[in-house]
Amino acid sequence: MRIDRLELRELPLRLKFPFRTSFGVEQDRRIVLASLSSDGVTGLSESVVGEFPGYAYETVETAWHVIRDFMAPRIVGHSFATAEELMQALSFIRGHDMAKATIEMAWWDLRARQLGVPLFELLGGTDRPIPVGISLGIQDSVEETVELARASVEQGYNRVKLKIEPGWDLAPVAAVRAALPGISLTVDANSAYGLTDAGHLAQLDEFGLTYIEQPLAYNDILDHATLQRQIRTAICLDESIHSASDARKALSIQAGRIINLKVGRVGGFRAALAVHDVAQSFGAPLWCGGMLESGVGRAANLHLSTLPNFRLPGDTSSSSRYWDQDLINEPLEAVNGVQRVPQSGPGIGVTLNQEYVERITTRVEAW
Ligand code: OSB
Ligand code: MG
Repeated sequence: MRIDRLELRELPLRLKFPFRTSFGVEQDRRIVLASLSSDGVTGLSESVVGEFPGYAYETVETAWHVIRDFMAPRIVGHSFATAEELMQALSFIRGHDMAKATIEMAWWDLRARQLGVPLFELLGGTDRPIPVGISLGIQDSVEETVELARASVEQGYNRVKLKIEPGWDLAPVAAVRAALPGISLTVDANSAYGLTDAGHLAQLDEFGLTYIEQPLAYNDILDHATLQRQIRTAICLDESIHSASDARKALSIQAGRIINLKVGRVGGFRAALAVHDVAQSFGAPLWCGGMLESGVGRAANLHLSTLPNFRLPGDTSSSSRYWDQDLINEPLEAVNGVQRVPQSGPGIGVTLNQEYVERITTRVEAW
């Protein structure tokens, strides 16, 4: 399959609410869409690069630079029969997994559209309802947190995740647990703690959390293994896992028992499938993470979530939770806590609202 054209497009999209984590606040997203065309068929992807290097070192600008200056010349005009071949052509670039995933995910959508099959089929998944959870940012008060958690459970979400940081942990967790004793409750620290906080984090054990997500450094697995021996609550790794090899090492030393899998973070679907298989071989469940995507990225995440080892609710909540107007025509809504895999066509199964996308685009570059 010869790639005739690669296009990058940037669109500002404002979240309905500021989303606060231990690494910063996001509200004005800079969405990056990529498309790859071959023989009149076009595949689409959404990048998960951030506005600032808080979650990872990549940003909209680094991805644009790396794709324009190093990837485009090796992709456009070249043929790739498999995702493996495509990634081989990009393997000389160290890191920049989110930028790589931007290209790779568009390749998979293009391939699925050429074959006329839904993406999940090409990935090896099975069409099934996807149970979803919700990730609640750091709020101004414990009362607001409890109200948001309560509303989320009423809407049917299967799991509530609270963002935490030092000074905002035990109090909101205790209050939500007291108000909603039966729910699956989790926390996500986004690397805000150190091993010296082990005693403090162990106090979370009494709240029966399903897991604590990425408590320690983004580039660490060893301290996570030490911490996991000191707390009962399962550790779920997010920022630390960039490849199947990372997953193998982390699970081997029991740095955690669960992985939050984000396609963008690991460099694409091919890597995500490899992480999936490693986790499965260790008996470690996965769930699909989110990066405040528009419906384009959210649709791709739902297709990935059809693989068998996605055994916990993902951060794949309703599009309408984030956006007044999404970029896609189809609603992407959780009903009774589950999302259907979008299939209004082959590939990721959603269509762009072209008129809206054109109108709000601030930058386009094509090769
Ligand atoms: O750590 O999972 C995370 C959002 C941005 C960056 C990192 C994370 C998150 C979320 C929200 O938790 C997930 C979502 O609802 O899209
Ligand atoms: Mg996380």
